[in-house]
Amino acid sequence: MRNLLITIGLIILTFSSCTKKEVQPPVLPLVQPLSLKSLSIQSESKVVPNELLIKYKDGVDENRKSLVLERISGHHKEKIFTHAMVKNGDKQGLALVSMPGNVDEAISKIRSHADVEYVEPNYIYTQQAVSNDTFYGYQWGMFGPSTSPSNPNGSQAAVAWASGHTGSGLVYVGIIDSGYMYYHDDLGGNAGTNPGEIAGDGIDNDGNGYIDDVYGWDFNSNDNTVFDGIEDQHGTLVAGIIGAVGGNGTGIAGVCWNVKLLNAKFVGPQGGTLANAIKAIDYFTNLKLNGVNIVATNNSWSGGAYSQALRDAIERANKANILFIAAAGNNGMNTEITPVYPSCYPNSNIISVASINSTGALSTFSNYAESKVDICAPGENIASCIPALDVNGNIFSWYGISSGTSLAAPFVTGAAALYASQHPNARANQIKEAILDSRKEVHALEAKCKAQGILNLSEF
Ligand SMILES: [Ca+2]
Ligand SMILES: [Ca+2]
Ligand SMILES: [Ca+2]
Repeated sequence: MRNLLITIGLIILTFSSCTKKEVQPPVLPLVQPLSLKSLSIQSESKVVPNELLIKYKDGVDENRKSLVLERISGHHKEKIFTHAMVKNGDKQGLALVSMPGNVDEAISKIRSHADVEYVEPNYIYTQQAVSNDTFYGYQWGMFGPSTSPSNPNGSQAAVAWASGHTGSGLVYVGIIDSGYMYYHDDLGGNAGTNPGEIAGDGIDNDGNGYIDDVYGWDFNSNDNTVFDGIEDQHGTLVAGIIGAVGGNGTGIAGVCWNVKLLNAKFVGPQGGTLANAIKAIDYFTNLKLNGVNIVATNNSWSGGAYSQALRDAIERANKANILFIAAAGNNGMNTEITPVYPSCYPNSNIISVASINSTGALSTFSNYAESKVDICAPGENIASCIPALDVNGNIFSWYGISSGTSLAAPFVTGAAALYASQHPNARANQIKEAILDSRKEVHALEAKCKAQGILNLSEF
């Protein structure tokens, strides 16, 4: 069976070289994509039972903390005090607390305590892809009117490629998601490694608190294997849209053909927690402060209610000049009325991304809001990389078609990387401005997003 699939799959694809009229849409293997049934729409806030995150005020000592905990019969489970927090002047970090009983009741008992700055549930975040088995023959999202007249609403990434703009191995992007298959046939060439870390020596060479974090770190399991099998499908889809190797005659091309991908895995099969989201965001902030050129993180996940702790982590990334590109979410609702996080935080480094289909219309699943969504990008029937499992239980490189704002956000992340590769000194706000300034107006998106604008890379 595997051989049959691979034989069908090995239709050799060729990318033409970077001259303007020769860019051809790549064609995917003509098979049904694997079902992406583990990826589902989420709407309400979920929380980890019996856990809280507490931010104590500066100067509160352990004795006073235990008086706070007594009120809820809680105990400190973990102190979250990342290098990024330390470098940002934070004195306390965050306390992850275990306690019996109801989360909301516990919060109400201590939220007004004089020693507590804030207390929040340990929210659970989920990925924002939805299953879709409709086969679609090629990567419409990468093209546009001048390279593929039948796809006028694609991102026009192919125009940038045709100008010779295909990215740079000096630009790093952080994937905050599940893990991703860094050795996928179409991703291996762009799999970044932490430049300060030596693999497999059991030593934290760069002193960032994580031993042998070569391809990134798995915050969900607290280990250095970011790829743990087909559970890491979602991050692999995201990685492929940002940076599948282009021009290699295989599979698909990402928005950025040359880029260095790094991974902070915090979403497992059960979702990912607020505590781990903060650690994942801070992981990249700290790498940036250590000199790794992280331009943007991709955040195709959402959930929870407003969290000051998460907003603070995103702001630490902002101060370190990292864009935070966030999926608008798949609830099909107006986020001016019901905000969805993290895409609706006001941090200036956030780019919030909704999904359109190939007609330029907002996807029915996509959240929207004129004041909350910065840009729309292709998010329906998007071809990308996935890990697949053969009958003998072996993982192999494969491709699937899926939909969701999870797939739209990485188009914009790829765009940020592409712009940064052409403008190596651009700051995060300049990259954001360039992406927003080049939006193409589509009237069908009136009141759905700012400037009725879709991603347009024709000038990148
Ligand atoms: Ca390390
Ligand atoms: Ca090491
Ligand atoms: Ca792992």
